[in-house]
Amino acid sequence: MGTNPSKLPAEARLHFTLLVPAYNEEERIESTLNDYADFFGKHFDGTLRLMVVLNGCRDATLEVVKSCAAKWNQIEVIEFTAPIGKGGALIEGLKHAPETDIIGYTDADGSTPPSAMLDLLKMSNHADGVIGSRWLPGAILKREQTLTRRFASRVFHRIVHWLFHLGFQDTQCPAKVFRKGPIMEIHKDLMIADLAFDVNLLYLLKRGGFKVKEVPTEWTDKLGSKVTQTLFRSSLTMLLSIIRLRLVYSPLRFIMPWLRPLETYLYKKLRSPFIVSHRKKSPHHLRHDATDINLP
Ligand SMILES: Nc1nc2c(ncn2[C@@H]2O[C@H](COP(=O)(O)OP(=O)(O)O)[C@@H](O)[C@H]2O)c(=O)[nH]1
Ligand SMILES: [Mg+2]
Repeated sequence: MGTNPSKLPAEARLHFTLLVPAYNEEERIESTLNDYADFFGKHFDGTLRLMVVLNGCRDATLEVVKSCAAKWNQIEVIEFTAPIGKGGALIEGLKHAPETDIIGYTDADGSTPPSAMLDLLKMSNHADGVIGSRWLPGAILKREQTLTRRFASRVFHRIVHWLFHLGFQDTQCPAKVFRKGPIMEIHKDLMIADLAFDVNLLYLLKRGGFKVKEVPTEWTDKLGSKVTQTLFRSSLTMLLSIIRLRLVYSPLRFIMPWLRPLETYLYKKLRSPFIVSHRKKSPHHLRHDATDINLP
């Protein structure tokens, strides 16, 4: 636990694993993977491992990723059939932290260009994690999110600030890199499987005394967002998940068993990914049934 991160290996020996959660991304993922593999090959001295984490895709994402992997040996794919959600996919992917020096994640749509990701990586010498922000002065927004998304983002931001006082302007930007040590330390407590996963991760790092630096980044919003298509439902799920997270880490934790039927009902109604629980079963056990929530 704590700050003062140790020195990283020189860039030539640095191992970076970049997770790319993907759900029905046959249209958007190919150029992203090609761009990242190409750019890092030319501009990064260390070793890149691009790990795509798929679940429940109903399109040809797997085939597209496999054809990229045949071209670039840095690309790997792991697939889950269960609907584990973006957060669940990242929780699975972050289990690979011990095999690397730095582990991070980004979206399959390429809204964060590889150059911006490399900038974050280069800043990770002085912190336990570096996260990109679209809301800090200096951010380059080549194409902004829609007005509705930006409004939803700011409402979510206010609620997160009020509940957790994390001190970040943008918890949701999918441009994040972390040292393996802090991730390994907090991994067992990750539980949010939906899109509020980032808040779960950042909150646990803060509780653990780790230093995460937020820096302005570059962003080009892409068409075809899955979140925008289900914005209302996704927002309610995220709200439910962060309230649940707040309660779990509060003196009111004891009321959680009484809330179980209500939250079971709500997550089911919202058709949300199940909650991940590592504790009661074997380590890293993933619940496969949202109707049987296992409280931490
Ligand atoms: N593995 C996995 N990835 C998901 C799931 N839902 C969304 N994603 C991925 O999460 C990322 C964010 O989704 P996106 O539609 O780009 O949302 P936006 O950038 O917030 O508008 C993309 O890479 C998606 O493919 C899911 O249920 N499972
Ligand atoms: Mg996206």
